[in-house]
Formats: sequence, C-alpha cells, structure tokens
Amino acid sequence: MKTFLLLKQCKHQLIRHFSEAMSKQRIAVCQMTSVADKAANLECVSQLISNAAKEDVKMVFFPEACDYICDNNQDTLKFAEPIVGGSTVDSYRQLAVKHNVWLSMGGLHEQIKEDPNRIFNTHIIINNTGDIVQQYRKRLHFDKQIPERNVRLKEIDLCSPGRHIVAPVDSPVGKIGMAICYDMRCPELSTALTVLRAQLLTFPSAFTQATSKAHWHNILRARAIENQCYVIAAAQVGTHNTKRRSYGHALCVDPWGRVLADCGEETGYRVAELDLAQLDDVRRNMPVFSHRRNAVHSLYALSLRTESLEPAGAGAPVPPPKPPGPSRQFGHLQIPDTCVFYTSDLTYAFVNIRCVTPGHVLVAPWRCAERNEDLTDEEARDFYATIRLVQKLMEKVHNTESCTMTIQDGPDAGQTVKHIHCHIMPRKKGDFIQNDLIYLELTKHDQFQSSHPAKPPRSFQEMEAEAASLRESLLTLDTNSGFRNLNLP
Ligand code: AMW
Repeated sequence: MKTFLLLKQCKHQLIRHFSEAMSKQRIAVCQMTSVADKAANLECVSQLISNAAKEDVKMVFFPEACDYICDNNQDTLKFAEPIVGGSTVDSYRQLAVKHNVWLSMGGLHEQIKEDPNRIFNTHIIINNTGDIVQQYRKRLHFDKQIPERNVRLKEIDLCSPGRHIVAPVDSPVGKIGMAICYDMRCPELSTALTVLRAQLLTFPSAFTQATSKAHWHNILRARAIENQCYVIAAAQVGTHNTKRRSYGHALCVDPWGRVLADCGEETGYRVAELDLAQLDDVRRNMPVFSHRRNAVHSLYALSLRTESLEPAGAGAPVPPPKPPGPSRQFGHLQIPDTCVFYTSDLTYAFVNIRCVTPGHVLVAPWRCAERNEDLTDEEARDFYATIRLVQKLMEKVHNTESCTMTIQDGPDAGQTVKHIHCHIMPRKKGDFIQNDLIYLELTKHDQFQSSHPAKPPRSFQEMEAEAASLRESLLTLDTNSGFRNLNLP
C-alpha cells in the first residue's frame, strides 16, 4: 500500500514538472544594424539564428527592416521583393527549417506588383518547417516633419497601409499578436489582439533615437501591463547611413511589466523564458478584461455619440429600489405609478429607466399583451392613438420636430420585455454621427454583458421627476392637441 502511494505521488510530481516545463519556452529577441546591402543583412540574420538556436530557443524575433535600410526612396523601392517567392524570404524559410526554429521577420519591404511606386511594410511569421503562417501589413504609418531641424520621416510617401488586423498565430511559445513598431502607439490595436486571445504582442521596430529615450520602455511596458501579455520588440540599433540612427534596446517584457531581456545598444540577441502558466496567473488574479464594459469603454461606443454617455461628475448611478407605492405590470417588471405620465382607457405611457436619447419614453397597452398580433382591434387603435399623442408631447417638451419610434416585436427583433411597447425617442440634428446608429444603441442599451447591463439605470428620483414634469407639460398642451381627459395615477 505504501509503495503504491509513493508511486502515485511520484506520478503526480512528474505530471506537474512536465506541465510546468511545457508552459515555459525560450525565445531570442534580436538586435541588428541593417544597411543598404541585402546580402550583408541576410548574413547577420543567419548568424543570429544559428547562435540563438544553440541556446534551445523555440522562436527568434527580428526587427523591422531586417532585410535592408536605404537612405533614399528609389533604392528602397528597387530592393523590395514579394513575400511569396522573394529570394530573401525564401532564405529565411530555409534558415527556419535548418535550425528548427520559428521566426518573426519584419516589417519587410514587400513589393506591390500593381503599384511599383509603393511597398507594404510586412511582418511575417515562419514556422519551423518553413511555412509562412501569417503576415501582417502595417496599418499605422509614421509621419514626422520638423522643417527647422531638417527632419522628414514620412513613411506614408512610400508605404501603402495594410487593411487588416490579423488573427493571432498559434506558436510553440504562445498565441502571437502581430504589429509593427509605430503600431505600439495605438493601444486599441494591442487590445484588439488581446481580445482575439493573443498572449504575446510583437513590435518589431526601428525606433528613432529621440522619441525612444523618452518613450520606448514606457510604451512597451504599458502595452504588456494593460493587456497582460508578453511583449517582444526586436529592434534596429546604431547608424544605418548618414541620415538614420536607431535606438536599440530590443526588449522582452512579461505580463507584469518586468523587463526580462534588454539588448542595450549592441547588436546581438538576448534569450528570455516565457511562462504561459504565469501569464494565466496574472490574468486570473486580475481579470481586467472581464471587467471591461465595451459598450462604455470602447472608442467605438464613444464614437457613436457626439456627447458622452453620462454627464461629467454624475458618479455611479444608484439602481432604482423596488417601487414602494402602487405600480402596473410591464411584462415581468413593475412600473411605479409615479413613473407613468399618461393613461388612456387601454394604454399608458411611462418614462424609461435607460434612455437612448433624452426623452426616450415607452408606450404600452394596459393588458400584458406580448406581441402586436395579440392586441385586440380596440387596443391597437388606442395604442396607436396614444403613440401619436405622446410623440407630439415629447417633441414639444424637447423642442424638436423629429422622433424615432420603434416597436421590437419578438425576441429576434430585440424585444427583451414580453409586453408590446413602442419606444419614442426625440431626435436632434447630429445626435448620432450617423442617423441610423440609433438602432445600434437601441440594441445595446438594455443588453446585459456578463453581469453588467450595457447602460447604467437612471435613479428612481430622476425618473419620477421626469414623469411629474411630463404630466405638467400635458396640462399645458393646447386643448386641440387631442389628449383626452387625463386619468393620472
Ligand atoms: W425592448 O428591448 O423589450 O424593445 O425595450 C425594453 C425597454 O424597457 C428598454 O428601453 C428598457 O430600458 C426599458 N425598461 C426596462 N426596465 C424598466 C423599468 N423598470 N422602468 C422603465 N423602463 C424599463
């Protein structure tokens, strides 16, 4: 029995050591000084791979422009090659097979067949059997001019921007998100790659001296910390020609923001050990991404509206307590009478807990009819008459001549409350960047993402005050407006 227990213990220890070993992989991050001589640069790449491979690394990372750096656009265009079938990339593929390593190469100068006056700046990943498994064409281009200092670095003159973010690549060292150099200044790209499950973010770079001193380490560490990813930034270093110098300091940063390897200001490489189990720990202990609320935090969400979602300093809204007084049924919900501002024989109108536009109110039949087809003819007539009247009221109160009115009839149409209701949303010129984006926001405003609703609820007091004010406005509407005697709660 004792021997059996000992054997079982040994087996568990072996499994633990094995999985720990599997989660740790070595990589090499390289630094070089590319010049306008492709053969010389290739020789340098070959030496670095050969040396690094002897240190049991699974993947070697090279900087932007590891193929060449020229001092003029003419030569830069002339030297460019296609990725597939180009002799430089073919050599890289052979090196990957020969040394049994994966390679991250680029951005390379990719020839564009249809446009001889431009190139793509393209980062490729090659596996250890020599296949190109992914390519990313740089989207964000450096564009800097300081005439008084004779500085002119306009990548956009020569490079066509890529059009896509590419899916992270499964590799033996983790899932690799691909970017290039200046892309590091666009945090949204890194976030997008992380959402796509990247574990490593790669920024092969040729960073200028002046900005690097101030920003290089800080930006790369920030991208690692905020995305809880390894960051690997191979770099160019030193003098390429009379016009251009690069900063160096090729880096590997861990998901906690610690610098694991820094190549300083010399050519060469550094080895770092990546531990994906540690990455999982960081993410588990601080699950930042599951706390994000994209409907509020994403730039896209903000770009939908010309004004911010909440007034400044509004603070955290207090969810409305269960209505104390009398209330009426709205599907599975209870609407307090104090939030109702109009009633007819068969229909009532009430203020909304989450407004898509200011003055977004709802009209519903008294009876809890789920769908449009469930209304009796009499209810339908009264429902529509009320919609028309409430529209008139809201346009007057909000000083506008337009409203979006919509009924989401059925779950596939976005109905979340099983009680037919019409949304009445007063509209103002320019309230959405594109008019119909209101429908996108309508879809999201009461959707729950994990435990958070997309939009915070308004306070009970605010809703009651709005309903009271609407009731007042009703009384002052001119008598020809068609409102019947009010049967207020
Ligand atoms: W649907 O998605 O069913 O077309 O719309 C349901 C509407 O009901 C949403 O606009 C939502 O904000 C609103 N709502 C949900 N709960 C309440 C509530 N307690 N009081 C007022 N409006 C509510």
